[in-house]
Amino acid sequence: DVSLEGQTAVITGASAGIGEACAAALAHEKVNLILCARREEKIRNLARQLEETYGVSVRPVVLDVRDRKAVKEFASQLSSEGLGIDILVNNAGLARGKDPLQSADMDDWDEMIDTNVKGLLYMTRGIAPLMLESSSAPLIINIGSIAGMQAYEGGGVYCATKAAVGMISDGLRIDTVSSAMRVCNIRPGLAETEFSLVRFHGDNDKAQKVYQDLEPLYAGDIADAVRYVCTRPSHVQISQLTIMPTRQASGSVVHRGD
Ligand code: NDP
Ligand code: 8X3
Repeated sequence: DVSLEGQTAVITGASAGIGEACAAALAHEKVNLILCARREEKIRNLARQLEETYGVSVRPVVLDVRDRKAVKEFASQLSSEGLGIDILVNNAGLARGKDPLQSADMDDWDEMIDTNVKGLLYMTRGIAPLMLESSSAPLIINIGSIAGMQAYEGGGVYCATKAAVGMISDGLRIDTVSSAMRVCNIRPGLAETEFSLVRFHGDNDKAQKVYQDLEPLYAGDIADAVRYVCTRPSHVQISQLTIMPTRQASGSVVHRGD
């Protein structure tokens, strides 16, 4: 593994699930962190805890990635501080609803597209130039999904946003090929986080059923992959990584029970 000590990473959606686990995994590697999310208390507490445990510097930043102006100001602020950024983990994202396309709530669509696609683009457009300027081994990790490879029932729009994450990752890799930038699209399968609780608007019974009778992935499993991608030497670019629970074979084929 290459040492990441002294590098700086920006992680979006660091207040829960995969983003929170990535923060802990990178702090363990002595990476200084800038943690973004909307829930201030969660990222403040996490920042304090990681600073105490790992002795790295962790800055919590309240940021809604859908807010184009706020993302631009955030990037300008980092730039004016002369802070170097080595790693960006575009993790903030969500699914809303699982109704058939012909009857789904259009507000749910807007939220998914605004967060998973436009928010990821705003962050990338804001931070990538700073990374190219300041880092000798810049790396952008986009958290896509197995859902971006194949549509499933009631998932059309969520799947489309994650397919977009794949294409945006490919496009960025092409556009930065003459630089040191590396771009990776990590595509997790079923991972037990707050994801389904958010998808079903707080309905805990529905959320739990998603992970029933099979052992899902945990946030730490994805953070482990993020750590792996980050610790490769600078000439190695992991472009895509698909990770599923053992009892999942594709976006829609899952074995439950023994
Ligand atoms: P969680 O719901 O546990 O975490 C989502 C995180 O995203 C939270 O920290 C939330 O923070 C943040 N977030 C949501 N909207 C915004 C926003 N507008 N601005 C800033 N932050 C935001 O879910 P996961 O950890 O599972 O999800 C992380 C990523 O992984 C998502 O992109 C998801 O699509 C993807 N994924 C998840 C899988 C799973 O099965 N769990 C599988 C494949 C991919 P806050 O609410 O505080 O803003
Ligand atoms: C999340 C995985 O299968 O619930 O991207 O859509 S799934």
